[in-house]
Amino acid sequence: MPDLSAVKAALKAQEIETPSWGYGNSGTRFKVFAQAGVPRDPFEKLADAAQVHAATGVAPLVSLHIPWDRVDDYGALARYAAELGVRIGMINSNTFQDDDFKLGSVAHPDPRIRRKAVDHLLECVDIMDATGSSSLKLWFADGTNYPGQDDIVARQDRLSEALSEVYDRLGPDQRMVLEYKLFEPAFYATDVPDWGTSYAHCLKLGPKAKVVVDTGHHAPGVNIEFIVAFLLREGKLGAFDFNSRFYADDDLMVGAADPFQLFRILHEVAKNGGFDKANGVAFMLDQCHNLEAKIPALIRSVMNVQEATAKALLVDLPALRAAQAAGDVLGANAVLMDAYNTDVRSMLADLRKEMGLRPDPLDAYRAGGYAEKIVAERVGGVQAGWGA
Ligand code: LRH
Ligand code: MN
Ligand code: MN
Repeated sequence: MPDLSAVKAALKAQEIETPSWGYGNSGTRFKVFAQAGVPRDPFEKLADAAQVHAATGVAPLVSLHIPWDRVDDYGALARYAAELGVRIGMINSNTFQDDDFKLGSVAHPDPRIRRKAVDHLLECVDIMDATGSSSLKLWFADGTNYPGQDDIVARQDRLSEALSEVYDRLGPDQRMVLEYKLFEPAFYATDVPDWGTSYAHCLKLGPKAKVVVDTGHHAPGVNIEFIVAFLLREGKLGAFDFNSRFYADDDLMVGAADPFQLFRILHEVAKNGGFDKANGVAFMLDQCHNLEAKIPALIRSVMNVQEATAKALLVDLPALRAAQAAGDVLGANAVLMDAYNTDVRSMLADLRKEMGLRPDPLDAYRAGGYAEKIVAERVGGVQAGWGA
């Protein structure tokens, strides 16, 4: 069995990033159910994220989404984060909520629209400079709804040109990560539909461009851990957007639909150096909490990632390799299943006590009375996030 103190040290060093938009109101295209006490501005989103970090001890980073989190003074936002004990994580661009982007953004046929899209991406790099963020996270809704609507190859050329311009603007300690998604909102052909397309663009761009794996962005049945293993082998895995899906891009709590898949993914991460800080893989949650209370949902999600990480770190790699080398199919599978079936909850409770935290993060949050405080204080404000 792996050395328990090394496992605990790795768990204490883990850094999970929560999304600013996970704290705001969200819903489906049918209805957004407003909750009391949700943040009214990016500062309040950071305050909520700080609660998740205070309760779990392993969620010190917050992803921003621009323009949802647009403020006058980004330096002040970063300083406020530091006061709260958190840091600004990735800067997510948004080229999908402007009327001009109806037919796409960076791959749009009109050069004027492409200029506008690239200017937004460059603005996001300025925000990275101001906040100290090291990663620009790109997801493009670009694509077509009907065969013949636009030229598939020409769209790739335009995308490539835009990415190059943004890549050239990155500072020495900055990087970009490119997310893929099979479909939605484009229903016929998405311009970055899969990891291969993202990988090909990133390879061409250079070492500061890496791939983002959003676990909700694949066709049903796709073996996501294979993609993760492949990208790690190539040094091209940049970030995760973790969430659960039952059907499409459901953005439910990670580990809720398929904790075994999460374990399999994190096993590949653990085995292939993905937790080494030097590899710079970001572990973000990309979730929306439409029905459930948002801060507790994010705490639960962080715990789910932590539990799956603990199990992945408990895999007896020498035993696994020995079984694999001997062609022992059942033995090798049993090594993995033994780790997955280990109940790590009491180990994690002990770990939290060692970190000066309460053993149960949800209890810790409830005991603090924060939920009641924000419901009382945040009245009459404009609600932030999706659809803002
Ligand atoms: C697209 C996506 C992408 C966006 C986020 C809000 O579906 O996963 O990461 O930035 O949702
Ligand atoms: Mn995503
Ligand atoms: Mn998504």
